[in-house]
Amino acid sequence: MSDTIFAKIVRREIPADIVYEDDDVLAFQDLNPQAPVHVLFIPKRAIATLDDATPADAALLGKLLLAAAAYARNEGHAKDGYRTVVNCNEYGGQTVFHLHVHLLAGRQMHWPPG
Ligand code: IU
Repeated sequence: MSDTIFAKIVRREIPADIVYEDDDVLAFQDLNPQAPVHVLFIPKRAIATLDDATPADAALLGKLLLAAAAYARNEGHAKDGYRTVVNCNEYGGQTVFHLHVHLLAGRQMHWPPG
């Protein structure tokens, strides 16, 4: 279950356009971007869904969000703003079961989301 296509990207078994990496986090361009900027931030240690995260994962979840915020800031998107999204399971629209934070920027977002 945890060995998704994202785990293969972490292991460099399939290519991805990687834009950020540290000991715990990998970030790469979404293959089907929904905004001018659409980057996925994933933990290298797979967690299937947000529902599977535990208090032991708190620091890792924080690192994902802070990495997304730093990327947005460094790329000049903080002032205009951006959106971060974590989809969970079917109703949340999750399709890849390796927890990830979407960073969407470069256009006006709308609410409520679809
Ligand atoms: P979701 O939150 O699980 O629905 O998001 C999965 C994202 O992963 C989605 O935006 C896809 O376009 C993206 N993606 C990708 O970038 N590369 C892939 O090989 C696959 C999905 I499969």
